[in-house]
Amino acid sequence: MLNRSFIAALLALSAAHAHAIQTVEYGWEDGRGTILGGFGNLVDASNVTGAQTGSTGSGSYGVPGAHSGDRFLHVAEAPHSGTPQAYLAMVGGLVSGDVVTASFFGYDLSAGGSPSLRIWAHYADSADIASYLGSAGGNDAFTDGSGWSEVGHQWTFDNAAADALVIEARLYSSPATDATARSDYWIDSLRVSAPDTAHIATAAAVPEPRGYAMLLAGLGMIGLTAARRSRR
Ligand SMILES: [Ca+2]
Ligand SMILES: [Ca+2]
Repeated sequence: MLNRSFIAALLALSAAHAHAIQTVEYGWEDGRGTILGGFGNLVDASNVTGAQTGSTGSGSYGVPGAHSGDRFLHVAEAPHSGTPQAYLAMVGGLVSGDVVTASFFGYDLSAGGSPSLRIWAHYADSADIASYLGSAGGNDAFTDGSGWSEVGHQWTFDNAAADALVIEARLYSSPATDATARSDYWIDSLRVSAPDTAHIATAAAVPEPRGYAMLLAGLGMIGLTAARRSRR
């Protein structure tokens, strides 16, 4: 027979480990956000809408538009060198055993060859997006070349020296190194899940508080009134 203190201890233990899961989705729909940071020859991060054309490294290709909504992310590798990384999200406040899941869609028309994207992550200090405390690995699968395709991975946090995971889109261009080549990439529909004790940051633009917008509108009205008065 189980004694009461043992049952109480079990309940306390299960409560301590039963974190609710939060999910953040970001599809670049604010029209302003891009990335949190990057590594390597990552250039021209921009928030775009509508059909886009770019370079495959040796030719050109285009994307008809966003995977979700109207807006999406563009980045490029120029010139080709190593494996550039676009930092799409940072999950801070993590402790050992926390599970983080992330995915995004990348646009790819070259099945089985570059340009292609993968999802990866590294450990970091949540106070500094530029900190690097080792690779956390990722999914070996590339975007599949069918147009918009999803890449995703799940990590179990296990680095006592770090408290954050930075979610990366890794760019794979061909040739891997070329002093004059450029490759363009498009990304959309980012999704990140983590325990609700963690903090998930994306490049989402912080909306202007409603009160601030109303204050600005009010000042505009006062300015207009003053202008009308001064003309009299
Ligand atoms: Ca979108
Ligand atoms: Ca490809």
